[in-house]
Amino acid sequence: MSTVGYEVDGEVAVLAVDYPPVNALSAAVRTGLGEALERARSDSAVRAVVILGAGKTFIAGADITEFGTEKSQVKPSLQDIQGELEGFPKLTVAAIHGTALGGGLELALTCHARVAVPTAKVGLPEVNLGLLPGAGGTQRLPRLTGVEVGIDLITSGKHIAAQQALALGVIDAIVDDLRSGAVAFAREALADGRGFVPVIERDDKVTDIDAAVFATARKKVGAKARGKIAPMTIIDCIEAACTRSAAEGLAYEKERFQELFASDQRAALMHYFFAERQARKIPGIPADVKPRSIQSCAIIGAGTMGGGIAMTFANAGIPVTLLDLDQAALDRGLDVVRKNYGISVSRGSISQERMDRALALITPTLAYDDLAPCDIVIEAALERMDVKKEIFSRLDGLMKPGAVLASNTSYLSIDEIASATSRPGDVVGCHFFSPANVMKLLENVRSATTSDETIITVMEMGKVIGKVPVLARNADGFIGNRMLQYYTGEAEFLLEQGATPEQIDRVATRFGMAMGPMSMRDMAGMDMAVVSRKGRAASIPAGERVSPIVERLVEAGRYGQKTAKGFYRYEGREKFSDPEAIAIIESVSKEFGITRREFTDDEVEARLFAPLVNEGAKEIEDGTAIRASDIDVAWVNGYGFPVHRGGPMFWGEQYGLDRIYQMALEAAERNGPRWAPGKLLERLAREGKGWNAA
Ligand code: 3H9
Repeated sequence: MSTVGYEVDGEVAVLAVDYPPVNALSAAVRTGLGEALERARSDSAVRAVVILGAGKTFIAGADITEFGTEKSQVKPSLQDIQGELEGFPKLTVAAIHGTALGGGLELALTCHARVAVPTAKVGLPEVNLGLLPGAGGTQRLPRLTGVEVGIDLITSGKHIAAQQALALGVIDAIVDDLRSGAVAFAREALADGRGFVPVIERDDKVTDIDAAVFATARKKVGAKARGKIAPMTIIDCIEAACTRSAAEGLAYEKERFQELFASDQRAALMHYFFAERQARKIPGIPADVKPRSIQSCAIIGAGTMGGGIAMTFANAGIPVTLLDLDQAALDRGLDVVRKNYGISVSRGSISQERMDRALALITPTLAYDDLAPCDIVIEAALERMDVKKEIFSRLDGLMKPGAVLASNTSYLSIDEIASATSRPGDVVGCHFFSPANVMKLLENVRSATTSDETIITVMEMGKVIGKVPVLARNADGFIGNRMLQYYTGEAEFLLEQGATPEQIDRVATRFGMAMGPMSMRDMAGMDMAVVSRKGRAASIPAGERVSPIVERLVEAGRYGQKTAKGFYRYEGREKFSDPEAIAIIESVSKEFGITRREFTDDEVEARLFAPLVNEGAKEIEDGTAIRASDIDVAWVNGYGFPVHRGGPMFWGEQYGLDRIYQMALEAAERNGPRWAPGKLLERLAREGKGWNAA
């Protein structure tokens, strides 16, 4: 069966691309389009062609599952089809619903006109795959939107709604009904004899552009890129659209696309794209298990976490009942929520109207009974097992049958919490990350007794509320925090051995981390770290070293930013190296007889990240994580790990699992047995295999 349907409606041929799930431009679709266009060309009754997508969307872009395979070389290429469309002797109209993305939008930009239904979105998101729009997107889009908007859209990859696309000139009209509206548009254009100039020939918005526009864009985009190369390459291409002929600009774009295609960043970002989708698939759950509907949410605790979680649900249009124990705490919590929304409004990221709508969805209460009818309750109270058990036992007697009972705990046992109820199948961990209204990760945690239905429900819910869900099995610290202690721990050992806070932070941010580990400690407050380390002391086996640097800094009153000194000294928001902190670190080295030495940046980088990979491998081994790529998704979305490195496990595989294994042996020698490599890493290192052989 052809992947492109062909029907004639009077003088208009309607070509429907039908290639689920997203009508990507696979070899089969390109072949189908080539044939259908040929048919329309030779059909004398046809005077116009409408191209649309069957199913729920227009064309979502090139078929990325075929990248690098023989199929990607099958003719006609996307560019062949575009050439055909641009010079087509009959009127061509792209009719967009769902999303027109990447190559899909690029194809539409070579039609004579574009129409869309009001709910449609368009965008060039190639940057998220480490690529640039390589089928003329960098040359054609700015010709419609102007250079500055074009740079913004293509370097961010954002999708814009039909109304905005119309205002920017990306589409020509909005139609209510996709097919009949597009056909009517084509008929009217024919009747009026309306001519359309091919986008590539419209030069007015790319002529005489001041070079300063590109200098400013490079500065602005570069500051956000954290080492990503695609956004900067995109600016080069858009500049070429303004300084070269159309043919030269297209050739230049093609060359730069190939350069990006060959890059490690492209491989990492594409790995991440599939990893995020894979993370939603939970092996072993029968296909007939369906999620429960989550139409309302209760939250216990109006503190920072509770408030952030409430905002997340309200932003998704889900009503929230927010409970705290006393009025003052509730008022404080709501004030923070209001303030956070206010900041977003003043920054222009949301409208006042949207803020009012969201706030109206949050109902504060002091009465537990008000929670009873909610579809899910998320407990975000004190991190103490006795407190949690008491709350869950109360919820057990209170919540309607079928409600999901979730805890936002970041490390306590979900098994034990579930044991306080008579319905352990409904109990699950929903671990949000701070600030919960911003951070994308939702680490769902299953206990030994969580039902399949509950698991599927919270995974689906994650997507609905705009989070990236990952499923962990119950274990101390789950997926992310369990690994974090090895990253921060190794950073402190490096300090003892001679690295400085500045060097470690510089290397981490050079790598692409949002923030270095020392600055992170200073920001979070070292007194907090000391409390949590005391709480966890019992789980650290004898013979295991934990550096006392953080405790020594706290003893010296250096709590971090809140006391204006920690690993650094602070003046307002500016930080400075501080000889006093260095002296404390050196005194620890001396106390433990550690000879200090210089480290190269590359050494520091490997030492910081290798322990993550080792612990991640142990998580796969003991089932805490389902697969290596889930760990990558968790670290990218919860811990600021650079997405263009693919995640720690992807990075580890590129670095060499044999080298990671060797480093783990050495770390165990220095730090104690918990740092030793597990059996899985040992096997993969010995066999020279990657995570897919885990
Ligand atoms: C490009 O176009 C290059 C050109 O500039 C130049 C060429 C020369 N191909 O996300 P979902 C699969 S680069 C193949 O869960 P949603 C996806 O893996 C491309 N498969 O659904 C998943 O499979 P599975 C530029 C694709 O409704 C299934 O579709 N375009 C592609 O939440 C459902 O996906 C992009 O970067 C693809 N292009 O969101 C668009 N896209 O079920 C990337 C998706 O087996 N895609 N799949 O796990 C998206 O942003 C979202 O998938 C979309 C749908 C918004 C379309």
